Amino acid sequence: MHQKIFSKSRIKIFIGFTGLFFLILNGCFPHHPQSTFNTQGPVGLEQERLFILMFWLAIAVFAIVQSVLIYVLINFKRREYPIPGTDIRIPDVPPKQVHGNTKLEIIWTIIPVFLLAAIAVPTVQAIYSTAKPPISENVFEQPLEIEVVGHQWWFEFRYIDEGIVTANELYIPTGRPVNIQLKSQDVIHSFWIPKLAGKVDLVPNNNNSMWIQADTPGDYSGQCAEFCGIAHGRMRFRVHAETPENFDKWLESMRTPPVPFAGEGYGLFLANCSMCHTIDSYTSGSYEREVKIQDERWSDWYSDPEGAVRVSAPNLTHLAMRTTIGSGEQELNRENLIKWIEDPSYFKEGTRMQEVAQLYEGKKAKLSGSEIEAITDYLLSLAPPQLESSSTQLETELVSKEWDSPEEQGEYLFTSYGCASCHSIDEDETKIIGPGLWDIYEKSVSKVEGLSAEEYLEQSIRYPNEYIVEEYPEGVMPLIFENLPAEEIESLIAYLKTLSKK
Ligand code: HEC
Ligand code: HEC
Ligand SMILES: [Cu+2]
Repeated sequence: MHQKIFSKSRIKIFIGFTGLFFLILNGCFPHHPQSTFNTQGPVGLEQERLFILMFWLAIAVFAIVQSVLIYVLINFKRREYPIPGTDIRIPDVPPKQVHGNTKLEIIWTIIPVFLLAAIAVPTVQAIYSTAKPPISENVFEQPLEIEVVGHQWWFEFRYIDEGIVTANELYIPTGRPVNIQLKSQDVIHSFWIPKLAGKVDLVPNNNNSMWIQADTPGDYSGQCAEFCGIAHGRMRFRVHAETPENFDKWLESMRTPPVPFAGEGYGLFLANCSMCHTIDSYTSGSYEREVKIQDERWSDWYSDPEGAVRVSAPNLTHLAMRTTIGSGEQELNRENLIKWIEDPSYFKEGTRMQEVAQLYEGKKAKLSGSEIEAITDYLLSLAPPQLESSSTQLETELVSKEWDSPEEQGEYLFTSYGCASCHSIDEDETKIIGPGLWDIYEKSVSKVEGLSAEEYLEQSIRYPNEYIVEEYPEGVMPLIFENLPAEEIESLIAYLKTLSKK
């Protein structure tokens, strides 16, 4: 059957391919946040230089081979020659057949050998220079050591020497190499900041490393580049390159506790969210605790995906200082945060947060609108004092409160620290998340040999993992009461003492 050159199906295919071509080409615009052109820093520049060299060499080879091909196709086309003065056309005579041409074959073998050798030299150089940061005598130019841990579907950043843990937004100083150890807790991910460096995989049980350096301050967009499960496409992150002074300020901020928050949101957060999210990585020893607890959260879920109430999750210390939520997916603002807490899948399908947390069980949050807003306000107060504004007024309210008795203060703390959301205080000892606390004082008298009831209760509040109540999960009661003032502990115990008939 004869086919028209411009048949409908051909036009469709043509339009399809042209569209795809422009879509792919779109990734080449250097101003695009995730373009691999217009790179920054020694690693990115070196890789881009190599790419450009290879690109032009490949273009040259392509142009030469194609010109020869087109020349041959046109000049040696099969033709019919008319015999002048007649209607007869004689078919083309087949050209002389040759087999092999040693000279030609040597030439077209030698040329690629030279080309590959020419590419190999800078490639091997680049492999070495991008493997390890340059060694410098100057202490201030020593690489910053960072550990990146891939999780389904977010990134954890650990500043080994500074003892700081954060997630999804990596702060680095400009002009200084950053040495990155890459780890994964679950499956293979890939760490990619197109403008700073090429991809390197995060492989479970096999640590890789890479280094980056940004020479100008700015935000760089990054992304997981290895398919790692349902939310892979939304596993993004940011790199904030700051001048060394601003970077030091950031470090300092991360070590400064936020202004105490006295709204309802704190208690709700402790009760519903604290088993997965740490919010106090400014306290001493918090780095080691976080590394350990992140493993425990993970193994809880890994060993029992159905029964677990926690799973490894982003550290939310000073969340309000960040610019994104949902692993770089959405801008951090009040509206988006409310949506995220209400229903994480609104922005990001398949998060472990929604899958594992008791408060979701895969659906929308079992919290009222005002409770979600209260938690949001709490999270937005998580910033060091100078950055934070809205909750100062709440703080004065807390400080100025006068208590008639320790019991009264204890009752207030019991609600505002979220104890009430996990522990029932009725006579039936209803099980919420933790054990019911009716009659707890009496029961504590003989719980642990050598500990008085007061001592046992103080232990249970400050170090919940010291004695785990049978049939209750370890690590669910928040570990953040360790540094409560003695007075508050006394009030809480005084209040607990009232939970009894006597
Ligand atoms: C079962 C563990 C779990 C519980 C409980 C939980 N989360 Fe999460 N949360 C996660 C995980 C896992 C992520 C990472 C989701 C992702 O991006 O894939 C996350 C992400 C977040 C983020 C975004 C952080 C970022 O940097 O992208 C916020 C904010 C957050 N959770 C708040 C809360 C709040 C508020 C609660 C309680 C109402 C809560 N979470 C309860 C596991 C949990
Ligand atoms: C997120 C839920 C949660 C919150 C919030 C919480 N707890 Fe607990 N608590 C638990 C769980 C679970 C246990 C049992 C496991 C254990 O021993 O750590 C427990 C155990 C205890 C025990 C030991 C009980 C016994 O029978 O020996 C005491 C006392 C206690 N909590 C007091 C408090 C106080 C006081 C607060 C608030 C300052 C508080 N809890 C906040 C979950 C919570
Ligand atoms: Cu990934």
